Amino acid sequence: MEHLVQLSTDQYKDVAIITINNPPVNALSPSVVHDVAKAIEQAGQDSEVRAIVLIGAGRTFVAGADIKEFGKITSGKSERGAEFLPLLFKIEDLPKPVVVAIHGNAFGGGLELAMACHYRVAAPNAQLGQPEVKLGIIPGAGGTQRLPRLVGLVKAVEMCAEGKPITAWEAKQLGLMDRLFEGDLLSGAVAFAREVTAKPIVKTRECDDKLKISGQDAAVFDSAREKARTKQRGMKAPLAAIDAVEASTRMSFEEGCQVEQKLFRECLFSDQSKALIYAFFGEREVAKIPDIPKETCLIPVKSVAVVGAGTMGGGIAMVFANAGFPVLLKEVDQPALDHGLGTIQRNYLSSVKRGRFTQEMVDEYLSRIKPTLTYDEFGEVDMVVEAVFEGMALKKEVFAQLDHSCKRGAILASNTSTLNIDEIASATTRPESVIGTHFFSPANVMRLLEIVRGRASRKEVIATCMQVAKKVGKVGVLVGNCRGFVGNRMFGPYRREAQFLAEEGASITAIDRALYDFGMAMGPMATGDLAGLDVGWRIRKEYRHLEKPGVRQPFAEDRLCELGRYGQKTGAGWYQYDESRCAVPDPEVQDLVHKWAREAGIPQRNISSDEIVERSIYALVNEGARILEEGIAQRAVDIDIIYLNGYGFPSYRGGPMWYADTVGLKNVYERIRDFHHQYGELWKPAPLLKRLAEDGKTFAQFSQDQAVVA
Ligand code: T1G
Repeated sequence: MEHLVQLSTDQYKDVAIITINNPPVNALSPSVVHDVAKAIEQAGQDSEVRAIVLIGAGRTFVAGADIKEFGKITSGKSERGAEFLPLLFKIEDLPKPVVVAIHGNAFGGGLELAMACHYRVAAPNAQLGQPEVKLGIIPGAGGTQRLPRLVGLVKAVEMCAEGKPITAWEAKQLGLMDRLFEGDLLSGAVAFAREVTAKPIVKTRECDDKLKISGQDAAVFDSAREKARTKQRGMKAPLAAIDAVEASTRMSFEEGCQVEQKLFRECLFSDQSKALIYAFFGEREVAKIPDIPKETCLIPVKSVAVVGAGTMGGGIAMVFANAGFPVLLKEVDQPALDHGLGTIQRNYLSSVKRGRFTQEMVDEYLSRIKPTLTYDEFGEVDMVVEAVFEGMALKKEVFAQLDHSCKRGAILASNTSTLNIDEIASATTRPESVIGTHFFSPANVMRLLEIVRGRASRKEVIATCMQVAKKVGKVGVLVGNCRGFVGNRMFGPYRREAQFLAEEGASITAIDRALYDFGMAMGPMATGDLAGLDVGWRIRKEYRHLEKPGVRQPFAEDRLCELGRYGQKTGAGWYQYDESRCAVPDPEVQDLVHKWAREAGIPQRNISSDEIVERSIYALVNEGARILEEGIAQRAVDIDIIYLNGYGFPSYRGGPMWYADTVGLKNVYERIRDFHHQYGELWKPAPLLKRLAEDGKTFAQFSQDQAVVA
């Protein structure tokens, strides 16, 4: 095995080069830290060496501490990691200049390491950041104390509390970077190191002049806190990061580090950080599909076509165009095509206004979208995404046409959100090329892509879609074929329970408030209004014959639809909407629901917010358990990643299955059993949940056991 850290010298022997080599991202495991310390000591003692260059091998400098170590620390299996902070003091105290050379990322501990060095140089593509808050923690090795000394309080608070990286150019402007090298970074850094050997050493921790901004400190921190409370609602780490940076203005560097350390450990041991770290690895795990090897051949996808220029089709065309794909966009007639293109243009315009894209970028994206009314050019594209109205007959008609027009080997994907992908595939002579790609609305914004595996979908087709998802900036999650797949199948019981609660006497605003306070991006009633209540109404009408007699069904939403209240699009649903689509509680709806409930003989009572949350979230969990047992989701983490990226589930709770694991499956099961006794058939506990609860296990353990069996 290669050494994790290599020490060498340049050709004149006066500059030592320390190379960190811990692929793939040079994470600072305890062994790396230990070896860097050893190399620093050796280079420090070498009388020929006048300066030191610290650099990373491979694709990046250092992506931070090794995140895998955190679980070992919190479970008491390891106390390592304590060597990092002293190493930074050691580097800073060295009488020879240490120049860090950054390419790729200097994140977290990587940036902290860089800030302890005396000089920083970088390749222009480098990015620097303290992204710890995204893992529910804060910088833990002096980052909150050194960063404000280099970039000032305002920027330091922003970087530590929001976790967004900055470019090397921005770093240069802020004073965090000394020089940028367009050419070979190492030779540039060595030459630079030689240049600075005669200069006096400056220690970052002793630079205090940027720490004071004449009596305005409080305002900086207050407004950062306010922003964190709204933009990172419910998360503790951003507030802790702000407290830690604030400490830098009140005390010595060493005392500041102690405050940071205390806050860091509080965050590290919190449930929030465990959930966010789980989500970090989960997002990478979902890309791994047990029966599809990494080496699976990919189908080259250079161009795509989208059928249907409605809300979804237009959004999907934008997703591909933004990622550099030429897109053929097909509609049935000119007015529909013009309408679709008009919406796309308006969406781009608003992105320019909000500063997300420049006009030049938008012009380029638009030029990639080629409108058409025929299938004539479909023979040339590598992948088609069908996004026509959600009806089986129409979808089959489109797929028969695609079968006729597209070349063999092209991927034929359907953006269906509920329909049977095998039945759609049966309209073609090549079901092996057919797959579901379920985008979420608005498609150009939401990160989730459910990739639906049909009975015949080829492995190459699946692997290619997973890769295409990554290319267009989506998190692709592979799911099995069933009504609603994973996300919508679980969302059904969740929203049904919200209606039951309303019919039993909970106010509409109380239901939404309870789930919003739990951390959901929106309450279930407001979500229904946004998506359109008529969608579910139509589906329920179509499937009414499948409902078991005697099983309670909600009715309030159907009655609202009968009154023409479809949600935001008609200006009224559970709420009323003004011009700006702002939800206003509607007492009339509240009265109607009470009246209907009384007529149906449903006793009215006060319902606590705890009950609202339990009944809604456990409805997700119970259905999730069924999905897991049926193999519709590959692992519990796949369900969680779907809920975090497509349904506004709070990231700091890790997703519904992780959340249930943290509550304890025994507790969840007992509550669901109570609900079953109280509310009947629909609450029948999922057999898997019962089994795991009785065995004292978690969903995560179940998924691990399954992986071992496979
Ligand atoms: N530790 C361990 N593994 C890591 C890692 C890390 N810091 N970063 C990435 N990996 C793994 C990842 O799981 C994947 O593994 C592989 O590397 C490639 O990653 C003391 C407290 C750097 C922008 O939060 O943001 O420092 O799936 O697929 O798209 O104060 O990884 O291949 O087995 O994401 O090119 C702070 C987290 C840590 C940075 C690269 N640092 N990483 O993106 O590849 S806390 C972070 C990233 C800390 C100090 C503290 C990204 C990336 P596998 P990838 P990528």
